[in-house]
Amino acid sequence: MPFRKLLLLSGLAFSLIANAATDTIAITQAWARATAPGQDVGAAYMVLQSPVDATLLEVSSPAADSIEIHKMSMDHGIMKMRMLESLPLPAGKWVKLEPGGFHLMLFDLKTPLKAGMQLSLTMKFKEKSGKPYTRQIQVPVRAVQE
Ligand SMILES: [Cu+2]
Repeated sequence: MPFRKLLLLSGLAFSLIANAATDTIAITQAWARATAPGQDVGAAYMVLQSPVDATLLEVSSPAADSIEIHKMSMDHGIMKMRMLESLPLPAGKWVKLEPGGFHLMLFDLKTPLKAGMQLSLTMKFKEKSGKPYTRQIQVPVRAVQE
């Protein structure tokens, strides 16, 4: 695992979103997986933290027809994936979207995700006592072999 590279990239992702204004949710280590030829489904990952109880309501992108919040888990030795209506962000807790766990699944990609590209995501959040708001982020695309 190229951990040093991951740190560098996460620093980049963070600096790209650090100037966002109205809210306090931290979005770090965001990245999307480069797709294989012919593959029209993609995945994106990141680490989220909110100082107050909040919820990730939905995510959209001009690059995909729809994006779902998924959870992958092992159930009696079988890898299962299910869709979540929303993703709770308990106050102060780092919520990781990572391979094998929570992730964003992008359906019907309009173009392949290629390493080095930036994927634009619109994230809609709601804090416990507040109105929903959106945050625009740019996510680097990386090729990862597993
Ligand atoms: Cu999925």
